[in-house]
Amino acid sequence: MGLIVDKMESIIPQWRGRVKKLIKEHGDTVLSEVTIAQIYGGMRGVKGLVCDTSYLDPYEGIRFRGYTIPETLKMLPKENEKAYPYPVGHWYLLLTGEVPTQEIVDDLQNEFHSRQVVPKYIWDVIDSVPIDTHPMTQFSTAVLALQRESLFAKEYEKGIKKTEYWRPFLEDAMNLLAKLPVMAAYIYRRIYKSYTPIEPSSTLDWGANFAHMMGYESVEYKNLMRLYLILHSDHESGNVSAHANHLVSSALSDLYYSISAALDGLAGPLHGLANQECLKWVLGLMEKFNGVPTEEQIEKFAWETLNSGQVIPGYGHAVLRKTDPRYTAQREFALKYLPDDPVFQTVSNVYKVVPDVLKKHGKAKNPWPNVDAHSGALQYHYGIVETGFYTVLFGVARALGVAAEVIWDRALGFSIERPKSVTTKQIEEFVAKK
Ligand code: CMX
Repeated sequence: MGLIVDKMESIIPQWRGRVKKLIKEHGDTVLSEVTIAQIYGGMRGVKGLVCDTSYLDPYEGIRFRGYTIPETLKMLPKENEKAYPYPVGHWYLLLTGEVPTQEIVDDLQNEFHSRQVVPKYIWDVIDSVPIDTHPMTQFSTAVLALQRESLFAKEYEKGIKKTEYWRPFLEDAMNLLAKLPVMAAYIYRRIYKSYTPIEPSSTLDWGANFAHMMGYESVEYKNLMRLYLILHSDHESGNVSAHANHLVSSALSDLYYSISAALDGLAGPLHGLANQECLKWVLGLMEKFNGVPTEEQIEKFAWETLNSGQVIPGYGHAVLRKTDPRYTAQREFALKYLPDDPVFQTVSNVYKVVPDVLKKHGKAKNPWPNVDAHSGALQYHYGIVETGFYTVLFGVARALGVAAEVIWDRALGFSIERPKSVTTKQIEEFVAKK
């Protein structure tokens, strides 16, 4: 296998040493406590997970292996100066913490090309689902059906040692990641383009190939796809998709199971489906006011949404307390390539108005936009007007991050996850004693 395995082989022992030392010397040190409000409130802020692929600071936003988004985009290898980086290079960064050379990217890209053929039975599985089934359901079903191919499951049956688990996990990850865009694009062409799948290319990089298979060949869109896949890849391990992946994998369910679970979590409107909901909200706003709305019109529309008891999609975050830098990166793309696009202008005006509305509303702890407030406008501009597909795009990208996370979970021998529950009666008795 390729250079990535050699690299992982060389770094895993050091990481194991670091973790072993921490547990041995500081295993009893208290890092985080939990309040009753946190137990009932989604464990917000409780430090109970380790993730080395990325870290989310509430005020700064995401860093991939210590690098901000602008740093990541600048330093990763790319086709030319104007292009956005190759997503497989980003995957190497997430996995190893190192910026790959062009040679490493080529090697990894070759690995992906050699693994991108999807077995025929997967097309049968997808085709057997009613065509109006949500694209995320079709996608997650396809990933789950592919579980039959898991090398880890086979090796486990043969009795593989715990210290070696990461190897078949890495193999499974490359096999699955290589096929994800092929399956996602098939679903896109099945539902929206009258069943006209496009064969994968064996020369285009993973990002550009996905755009190609969806039927979008412009250089600009291929670059947007690369940017999109990088931005949506990893957001540490406590978000619903990443945590679902980590939890399911902790039972030693293989990567096909855990990524299918991650996609199921991503499909919720408070998480990844917000990208679909947000563009629908923006288009509804434009339809109501016949084009790009004024700030007064947006304010009125936002209050109508809030007063009807709904959330404003694309705004707020469980961790972030400022504008999401993934939003900013997409806004910069739009300012460069589509400044006059009416949907982008609407998204831009919403940004001027909604934070103040949410502040006045007084509920959301974070009134600023997240990644989902912008992504749909960019897709829409290039002709991907089918909002139902947006979360599948997110899912392909998120798989990069969560696959890297579980390879490390297995390399570091993380235990099966099993936090302790208490009953409401026990909590009442506990506070009464206090
Ligand atoms: N519009 C209206 N109300 C909002 C809001 C928004 N955009 N964001 C938060 N609130 C409300 C919450 O619903 C909650 O109300 P209740 O007290 O009635 O339950 C209150 O403000 C406090 O919530 P919070 O602590 O600020 O936010 P949470 O950590 O509980 O939830 C999130 C975070 C993202 C689910 C929430 O902000 C939200 O629903 N946003 C809209 C959906 C969205 O954009 N999701 C995508 C997030 C990014 C991603 O995962 O892809």
